[in-house]
Amino acid sequence: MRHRPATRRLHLEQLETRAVPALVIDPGTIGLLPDTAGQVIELRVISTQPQQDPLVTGLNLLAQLGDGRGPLAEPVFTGVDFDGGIWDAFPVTETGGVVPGAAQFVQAGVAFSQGGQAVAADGLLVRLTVSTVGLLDGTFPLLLSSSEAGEDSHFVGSGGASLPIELHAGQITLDGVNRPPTAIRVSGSSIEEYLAGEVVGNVTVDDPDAGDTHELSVSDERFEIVAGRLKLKDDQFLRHAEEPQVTLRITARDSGTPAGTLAVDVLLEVVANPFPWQNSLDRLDVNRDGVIAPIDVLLVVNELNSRGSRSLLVPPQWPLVPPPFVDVSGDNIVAPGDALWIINFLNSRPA
Ligand SMILES: [Ca+2]
Ligand SMILES: [Ca+2]
Ligand SMILES: [Ca+2]
Repeated sequence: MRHRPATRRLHLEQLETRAVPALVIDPGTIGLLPDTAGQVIELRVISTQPQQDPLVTGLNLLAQLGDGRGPLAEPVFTGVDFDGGIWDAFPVTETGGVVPGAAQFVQAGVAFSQGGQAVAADGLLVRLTVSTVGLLDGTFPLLLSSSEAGEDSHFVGSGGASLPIELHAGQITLDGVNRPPTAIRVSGSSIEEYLAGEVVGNVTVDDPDAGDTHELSVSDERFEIVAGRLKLKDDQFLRHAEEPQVTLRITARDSGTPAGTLAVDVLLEVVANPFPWQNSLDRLDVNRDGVIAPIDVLLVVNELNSRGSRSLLVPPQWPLVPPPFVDVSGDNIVAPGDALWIINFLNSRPA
């Protein structure tokens, strides 16, 4: 005779819709300083029903930072204290953990003997003290739980109703310290003589802190850094014969707090220019405004009218320093042919 299998009865319970917790402890993401003892994490109570002034009768809190098991080092708790104004009755603190020898766990309890104490919204609940000594970077979980679901861990609302407390997990990140810039680079390393306002190149800064911006300065007052470009000021030029090289100290100051700075020396070669009367960027652009136009012809013509066709001095002499770029052909002679080069160019362009 076969036995009928025992009937299993599936008992379905309808989950009760839980009321919105009146009290929430949510650490969120907390930034701590790397390699520093005595860091403080403040856990605050967020009351979602502040008007009801819920009362606390006691709380046991268990907190965990990292997992305490390694192999990588983790921050450790070094203390815990209920010292906020609303939690000042009979605090009991105890550090230790479920992992032997690890200090990643902290346990704290507070009890009020007089039937509870009102909780203010955003009230300070507990301070956890943490050491990050030996750690520079990282993100670590911060887990919170109530140690027991007993009478010692609940709140009562007005009228005596028990209010659950909701504990949220958070995390801590070690990124609070500003690190100074680590490198300054200039994209160019030379500068041509007799070119006033010449651009050396772009200045870029390396900084381990993503998002930092940098204020740049240069020690030599003949230079400036504008929009990230190192250049001579518009009324400044260099002469190879006087200084074949020039060393500039460039300083970058970052936007962190406190600000970090880095200064580096940059060596520039001052390149001799055998045709200083010619615009090396565009020989037809006499006034170096980036446009070839009748004014460029006129400047050559005016030079011819005032001083005549002639060989040009190399190096140029005062007062024609830096020299006007009237030698279009690049032979260190200014002559009608120089104007003609520009005229021919302008005439060759479609109308
Ligand atoms: Ca920085
Ligand atoms: Ca021009
Ligand atoms: Ca010429």
